[in-house]
Amino acid sequence: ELADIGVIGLAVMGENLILNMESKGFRVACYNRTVDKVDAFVNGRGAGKNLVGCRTLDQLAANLAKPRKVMLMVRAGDAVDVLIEMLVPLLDPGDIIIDGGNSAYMDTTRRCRELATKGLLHVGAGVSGGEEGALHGPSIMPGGNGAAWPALQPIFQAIAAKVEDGTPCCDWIGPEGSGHFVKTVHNGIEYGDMQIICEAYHLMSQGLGMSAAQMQPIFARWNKGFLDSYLIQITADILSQVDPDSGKPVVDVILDAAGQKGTGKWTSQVGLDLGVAIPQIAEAVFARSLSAAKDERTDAHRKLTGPDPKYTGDSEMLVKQLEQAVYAAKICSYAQGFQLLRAASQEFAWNLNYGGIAQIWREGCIIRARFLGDIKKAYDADASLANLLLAPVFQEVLANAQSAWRNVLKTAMDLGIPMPVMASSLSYYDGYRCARLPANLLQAQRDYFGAHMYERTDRPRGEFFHTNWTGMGGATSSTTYNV
Ligand code: NBP
Repeated sequence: ELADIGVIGLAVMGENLILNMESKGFRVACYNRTVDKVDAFVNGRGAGKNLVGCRTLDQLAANLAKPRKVMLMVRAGDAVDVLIEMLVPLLDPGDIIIDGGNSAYMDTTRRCRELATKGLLHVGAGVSGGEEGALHGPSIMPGGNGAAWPALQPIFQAIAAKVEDGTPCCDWIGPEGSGHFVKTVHNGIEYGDMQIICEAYHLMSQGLGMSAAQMQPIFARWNKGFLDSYLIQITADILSQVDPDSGKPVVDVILDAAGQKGTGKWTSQVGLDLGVAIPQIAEAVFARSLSAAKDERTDAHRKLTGPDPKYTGDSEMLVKQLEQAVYAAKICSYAQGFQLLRAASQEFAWNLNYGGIAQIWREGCIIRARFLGDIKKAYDADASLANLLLAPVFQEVLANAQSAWRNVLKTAMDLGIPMPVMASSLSYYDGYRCARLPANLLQAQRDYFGAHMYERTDRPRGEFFHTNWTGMGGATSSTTYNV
């Protein structure tokens, strides 16, 4: 009996996706470069299941029903190209290679084009939800050669997470690297969400002197309201866990030096490439970088002064305001993420469906949250929204949260507690709603030192002027291109 799909890469994601597929009635062929892992898996977690362990790629190809569907769950980068090169001679026109790893979207676009010249269909599918999601229902973001979707849809939608009404958290995203692009933006938003929560925790622990045990019920309560989300839920769970060795909360014995595997950095780089303001995502990456310089910070702590971080006002009130500030910051962060999607959709003609993407993120993935249901509704009501902040529902939330949001940030600044991402959210909000930013002066500076020219408020856009600021240089100007 031929298998419905083949999966290459038996690390944590691959194994769990295979077991998920098998549990939904699919026969899965499995392969791993280090072949011992195939035997270990098929005789271990996969024992007695409807799997075909393959010791070579030839065996894998021979065991797949046509069109063959081969899914790679390996480390992003060279490994994907190496495997594709080995697979191409073993496949027939119309067969499908799916890359389920965290590939860079430009790589996926390139591979789609290269494989299309060989008659093969390539799909780059972002998969989110970690180990648990892969096993019980991840959020899946497939994009690439659309001709592949009818063959993949039954498998992917069966294994994906489902929202309350049963809609799967997986739908076709669009052409070329769009699926991996959406996954990239997901990961950037994830960085922002995590850092926002950490800043709230910092204010409560440092400013209000609260213990993990005191903060735990607050996050648990937040998880029942508008902040209801996986990351708030796990934060409450984390705060409740005690280290058996020291008897202290586990979170208190963990070193404050963050790691990163580059997914937030990629999103920030894409924002820079496309010229879209996503400051919260970038700040979240920089916050991790600053945290990683632990020794330097410890030294600076002895040398650089600041205010007493203890808050002397009404703590209960501040915690209430903090909930609103976190929500406002989160809305701004998602607004930035969706602006990035919009820019890419325009740049690459992907025709992305923003409401559909919010729905895919609603369950299964790390950023899953009740609030994504509101984002979906906002885009369903008006798919051409210039910015999520302008959706009536969010305009109102931000108007109501505003004084709390500002007060939390003023308080944090007075106490000397850093809130890079939350502070950036308010600057984004204030910047976005500002009809006249100081960029007039900036243009003057550019024109002064580089003759870069400027447009005038009293003349049509696109007409450029130069002032001979110093009386030297005359009327010679630079050209006005923008990068
Ligand atoms: P890893 O990212 O740790 O990759 C390990 C797998 O890649 C192993 O099967 C390994 O084979 C294979 N591999 C490597 Br490394 N180089 C190879 C090569 N040149 N040729 C063939 N195979 C090669 O596994 P993972 O954490 O399961 O993640 C898989 C993908 O899913 C990655 O792209 C990751 O970014 C993405 N992802 C991970 C998570 C997560 O929570 N871990 C979540 C979402 C997405 P070997 O056994 O022979 O070394």
